Parts: sequence; structure tokens; C-alpha cells
Amino acid sequence: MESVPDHSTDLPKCILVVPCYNEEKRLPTGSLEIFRHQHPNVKFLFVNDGSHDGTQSLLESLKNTAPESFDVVMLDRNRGKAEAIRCGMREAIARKPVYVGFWDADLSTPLDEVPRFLQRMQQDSNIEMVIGSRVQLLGREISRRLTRHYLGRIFATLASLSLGLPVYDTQCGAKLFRVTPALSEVFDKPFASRWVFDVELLDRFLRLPIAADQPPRGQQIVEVPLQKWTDVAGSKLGTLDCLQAAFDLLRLAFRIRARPR
Ligand SMILES: Nc1nc2c(ncn2[C@@H]2O[C@H](COP(=O)(O)OP(=O)(O)O)[C@@H](O)[C@H]2O)c(=O)[nH]1
Ligand SMILES: [Mg+2]
Repeated sequence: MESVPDHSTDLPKCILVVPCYNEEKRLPTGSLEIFRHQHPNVKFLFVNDGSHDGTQSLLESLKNTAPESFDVVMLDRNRGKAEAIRCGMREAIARKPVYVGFWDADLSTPLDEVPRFLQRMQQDSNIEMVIGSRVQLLGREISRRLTRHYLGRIFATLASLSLGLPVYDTQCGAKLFRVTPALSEVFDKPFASRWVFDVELLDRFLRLPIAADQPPRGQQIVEVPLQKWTDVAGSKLGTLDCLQAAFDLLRLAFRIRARPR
């Protein structure tokens, strides 16, 4: 008789926050269903950010099929991705898993990357943050529109210079964190920017105090080049948002530079 693989203990306990705003047509529920069967230790906490399409009922029905894997937090009105993630991460951290993270609802970063991220974290106890990086290399499938790619590269380079950190891709919507007492501080206060919060988040993480036996914060972050990333249609980032993001990044860069060293 064919044996059924037992995945119940294959990965450590992890909660992934998925920010959702009008995602009725973009949330790949089939992939989520398959993944939760394969990896029951990974839970999903969807944050419905004041959607006005059928997102809430879609999330409720997901939750009803597997309440042990799927949960929903609802925000009264649309507060933007940064605040939705912040609310979700606070709730996720309070549930005390070993790892927490956030993941874009359109699964541009496929869920296959979750075990890779977790394994990377488990290999080295000094690592506290693993972030996805969209690097086009031979043998990898990173499909981004050319304009988004080049604008993204300019943005990422400026973000890296502002932070003083050789990070390649600050903006990928797939990030994982080890749950530590210090991590809560990163999500304590609202982010100043709706679109540049990933950079703010890195800045906050880099400034967390370290214990005597810990490496500097910059060395606790690992970027994992993604095997696959797909530009899913229906992006909510318009031209005005790109301009706003550029402006917010400049403001953040000045704030960082103005700080006493
Ligand atoms: N909560 C919340 N999440 C959002 C909002 N806009 C985007 N997102 C999330 O951010 C992800 C990426 O946004 P998307 O519109 O696909 O932008 P792109 O991938 O950068 O083109 C989505 O899959 C959502 O998870 C928003 O207004 N509120
Ligand atoms: Mg997208």
C-alpha cells in the first residue's frame, strides 16, 4: 500500500500574515489549500484591509474549511499595506510561534519559497530575518515588467545607500522573522509611509539593541534569491504611488542621515 507522507512536523511553527485589499480575484486559494495540507505547521493570518469586494466572504470560507490553518483579522477601513501588515504582525507575534512573516496575497512569490526561507533560518541561529530577493539569474524565473524592474533597481539602490546596508531588494513582499522579544519593537509604532515601510522596517531592525554574543544587526539578515517570482496582473501600485514612494524614500533618507551617529 502506498504510504501517505507525514508533514506534520516537517517545518517549525510559523505564522504568515497576508495583507488583503480587494483580493477576491487575485488570492490563489487552491495553492493555499495544497500548501496547508503539506505544511500544517505554517498558519496564515489574513488581514482584510477594508475590502469592498467579496474578499471577506472568500477569507471566511477559507477559514471555515481549515480553521487550524487559516485565520482572518478584519480592519474597519482601508489603512494601506503597511498598517495592515503591522496589525497582522502584532497579532501573529502575540500568538508566540517560532517564526512570523508576511507574504503578498497574489503569491507573486510562490509558497514553495516558504520552506526554503525557514530552512535558511534554521541553519543558523544568528539569522533573525530572511527576505526574498528578485535577482534574475540563469535558471531562475523572475518575470517583471521592464519599467518596474528598472524603477525598482533605482529605488532599491537608493534604499540601500540610505540604510548603509548592501541589500539588493528591499521591496519584495516575502519576508520572514525569528520571533524574539526585540522583534515587537519593529512593529510597535505605525510606519510613516504606505509604500516605503519595508525600508523603514529594515531601518528599525538595524537599530535594535544587540546582546554581547550577537553579531551586528546587519549580519542577522539574509537575502534569499527567489527561484521564481511572477508579476501578477492587477497591481495596485499606480504612477502616483510610485511618485509618492520616491518622495517618501527621500524623506526617510534625510531622517536617517540627520540622526546623530
Ligand atoms: N492590506 C493591503 N494590502 C495591500 C494593499 N495594496 C497592496 N497590498 C498587498 O500588497 C501585495 C502587492 O501589491 P500589488 O498591488 O500586487 O503590487 P505589486 O506586486 O508591487 O505590483 C498584494 O498582493 C497585497 O497583499 C492595500 O491597500 N492594503
Ligand atoms: Mg503583485
